Amino acid sequence: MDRLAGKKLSLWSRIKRLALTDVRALARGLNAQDLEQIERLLIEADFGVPATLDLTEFLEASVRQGKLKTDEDLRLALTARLTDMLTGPGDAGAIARPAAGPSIVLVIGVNGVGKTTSVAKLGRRLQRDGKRVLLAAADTYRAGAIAQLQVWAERLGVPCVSGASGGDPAAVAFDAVEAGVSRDMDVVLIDTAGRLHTQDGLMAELGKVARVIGRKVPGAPHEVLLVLDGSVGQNAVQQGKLFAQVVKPTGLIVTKLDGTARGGAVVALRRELDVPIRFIGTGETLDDLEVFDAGRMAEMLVSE
Ligand SMILES: Nc1nc2c(ncn2[C@@H]2O[C@H](COP(=O)(O)OP(=O)(O)O)[C@@H](O)[C@H]2O)c(=O)[nH]1
Ligand SMILES: [Mg+2]
Repeated sequence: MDRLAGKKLSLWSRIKRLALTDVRALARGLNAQDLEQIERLLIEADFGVPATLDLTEFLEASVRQGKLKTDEDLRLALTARLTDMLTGPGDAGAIARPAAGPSIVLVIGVNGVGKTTSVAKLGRRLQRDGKRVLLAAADTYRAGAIAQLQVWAERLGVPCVSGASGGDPAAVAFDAVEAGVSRDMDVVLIDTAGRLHTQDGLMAELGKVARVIGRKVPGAPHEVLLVLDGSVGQNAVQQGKLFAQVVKPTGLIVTKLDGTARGGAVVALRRELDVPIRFIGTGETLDDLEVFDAGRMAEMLVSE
């Protein structure tokens, strides 16, 4: 996450500049106008309405209780509150393991958010941990998608199960799970399509892929990782809600946080989707995937 540090995530400097140019604002207590300005900043930074209201109500109450006397008090209070809001249940970096056989991980999300890249990055990470990884190219829809994953697999030196372009993605997923079991893999990472002729078609297809996997290995998929682009703000929240109606995600991968000044989207996503954030994407190379750390993200959002 250090990579993000220099970027324009600094909500704090903007809060200070716009709302609290001098600490006298705190001494007299934040007034309605200060709070409105903070509210506007949070909305602009893509925190979304629920998280914004939560934060401003928290600040208002803290000031009323006399807990905030200096801007440093304010910064620390905001950081603590954001950490709470971002913290999810479970160990963000741990991929769920069944009692026997490989972990089956389904990676879903709309076109262009970074699914295929995230599959490769996750493969790299697991490989580093000594895991035997198999990739599955179940995006049979987009021209070039299979080749893209195959290139990553070659680079990683891991097997990749694929089918014919335009073929049935559920069949590819089925074959991959079977290969994962018979080849004694630790993890099978299944890449999927993010766009079909219609949204209903995409959702129906994902549902089918999940069902087929579950028939092959009871309890699978063990993880459903929903990839969302952290730079598109409220659109990501909407996408997340749509996908969650079809296959309940076990975690989020929020990508492209390296290029955005609107990192508040991570807070909106955590708050509005109620799915833990597991990993973040911070660039285009294989190593640009980090295990999500709520405390560090909060500090980043409120750093100088
Ligand atoms: N800057 C940045 N680019 C990313 C990140 N993740 C993916 N990308 C880029 O986003 C584009 C789409 O990625 P891809 O994995 O093909 O998306 P998919 O359609 O969801 O499979 C590619 O150019 C990736 O290099 C990230 O964390 N940061
Ligand atoms: Mg893809």
